[in-house]
Amino acid sequence: MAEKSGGNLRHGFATRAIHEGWDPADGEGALVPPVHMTSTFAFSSVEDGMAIFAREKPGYRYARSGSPTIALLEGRIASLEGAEAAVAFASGMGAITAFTWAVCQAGERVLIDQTLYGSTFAFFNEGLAKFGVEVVHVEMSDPANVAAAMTPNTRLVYFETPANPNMRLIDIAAVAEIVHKAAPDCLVAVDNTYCTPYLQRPLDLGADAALHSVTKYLGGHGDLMAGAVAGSQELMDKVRFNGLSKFTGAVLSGLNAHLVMRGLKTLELRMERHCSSALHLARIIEAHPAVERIYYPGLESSPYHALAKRQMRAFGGMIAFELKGGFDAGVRFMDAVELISLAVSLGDAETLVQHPASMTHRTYSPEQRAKYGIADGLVRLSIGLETPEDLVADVTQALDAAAR
Ligand code: 3LM
Repeated sequence: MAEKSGGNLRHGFATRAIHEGWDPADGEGALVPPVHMTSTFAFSSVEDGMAIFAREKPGYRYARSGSPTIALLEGRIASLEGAEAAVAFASGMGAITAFTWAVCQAGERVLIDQTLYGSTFAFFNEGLAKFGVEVVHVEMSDPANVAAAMTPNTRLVYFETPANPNMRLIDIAAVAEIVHKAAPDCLVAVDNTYCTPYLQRPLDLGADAALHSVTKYLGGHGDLMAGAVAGSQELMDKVRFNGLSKFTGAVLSGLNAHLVMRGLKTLELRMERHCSSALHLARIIEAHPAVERIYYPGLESSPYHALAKRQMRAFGGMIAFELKGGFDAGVRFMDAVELISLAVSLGDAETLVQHPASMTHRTYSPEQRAKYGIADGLVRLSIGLETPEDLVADVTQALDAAAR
C-alpha cells in the first residue's frame, strides 16, 4: 500500500507515530510531552480572550474545544491518516455521533452499509432517523448498489471495511468515486477501527473522513476509551466546534490522550504481530474439521482477498467463523477457551472471543441479523499479541471440544 499523503512525509509511519508534533526543546527537554490536566485557560487580556473565542487568533479557551495534550494526539492521528486535521473524542461512539450530527440535517439522506458495529447501527436507525434524516441500508460490497441509492439530497455515505463482525469488505476507491460523481457535496466516511491507518488509509483512497474507536488498536492496551475523526481542516473545524463542543461534549481527557500516544508508539509493531498471528490462526481454523465457514480476507478462499490486497497493507487481526452445529457448537467453543478471554472489544494485547448475535450486535433484530449476514452461530476472535503457538494450542483444543 503506497502512502500518498499526510503529515511530515519525510518520515515513515512509525517515526511519525512516535515523534510527530513534539520537540523536547519546547518542553524543557522532556522527552515525553507533559500532560495538561486543565479544564480552562487564562487569557492575558479581555481582547486576547475575545480574539481566541472568535477564532481570529490561535489559542486555547476551554478543554471541551481543545487543549495542548489533545492537540498533540490529534496531530499524530491526522499525520498517520494522511489528513489535514483530526478531532479526538471520549469514545468511538462520541466520534461517530458528533461527526454525523455536525454534517447532516433533517430532510437529508444518509446511506449506511448493512453491517456496522451494533451501537453505530442503533445510532443511525434510532438516534439519527428520529430527527428527520432518512437512513437507507445499502449492501455496499457491490458499489453498484451505492450508485443506485444515490440521490441529490444524499449527504453522507457511511461504512466499515472490514465490517464488524462479518468481515465484508467494501471498495473505498470505487464507492468514493461513485458518490462524488453523483453528489459532489456528499461525504464518504469510513470507520477505520478494524484496520488502523497502518493497514488502510481511507483518505488516500478518496474518502472524506476516517473514524476510529481509539479504544481498540490505537490505544492498544484495553485500558481506556477514546475515539477520533480525521479529514480536511474545514470539516474537522465543523466537527470540533459544532459536533464535539456544542452537540455531544464527548471530550477526551488529557490523561487518556497521553495513554493513547503511548499506545501509538508501538502501533506498527503491534499491527504486524496481530496480522501475522491472525493469518496463521485463520489457516489453522479453516482446515479444522469442526469449522463450517471462516471469514478472514487474508485467506485465498475469501471473496474479498483481491480487494484486501489492493486496499490494505495486511489483513488485520480480526477473524470470524461459524462451526458445524451452529449456535450450540459456537457456545461450546467459547466456553472451552482457556487462555483466550470471553469478552467484547478488540485490538488488545489479550486475545478475545465473543458472540456477536447476543453481545456486540444485539441491537440488530433477529430478522436484520439473518438478512445482513450475522449468523446466530458466528464467533468473533480478536487476535492478541501472545506467543502464537499458545494461541494455536488454545484455539485447537477449543475447536476439538466444540466438535465433540
Ligand atoms: C466491539 N466495538 O466489541 P467505542 N466502531 C467500531 C467498533 O467496533 C466500535 C465502535 C465504533 C466494540 C465494543 S461492544 C459492547 C464493545 C468498528 C466498538 C464504538 O465507543 O470506543 O466503544 O467505539 O465490537
